[in-house]
Amino acid sequence: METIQLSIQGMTCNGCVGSVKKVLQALPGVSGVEVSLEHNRATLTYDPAQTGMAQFKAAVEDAGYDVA
Ligand SMILES: [Cu+2]
Repeated sequence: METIQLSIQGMTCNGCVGSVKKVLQALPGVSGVEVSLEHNRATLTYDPAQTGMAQFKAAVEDAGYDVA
């Protein structure tokens, strides 16, 4: 397992936090997600054999936010 921090742009409330968390947790290979509204950051624990930055970015963008 590896851990990565993503800078997320566009989150304005706890609803946004929940949306980002939900789409990232739904990705195969992601085992843990923490999202901080204060720091505009998502911390993911994942299996690099199954998923990675391209999937994280696509999921966040599909939810309406941006990865900085
Ligand atoms: Cu919101």
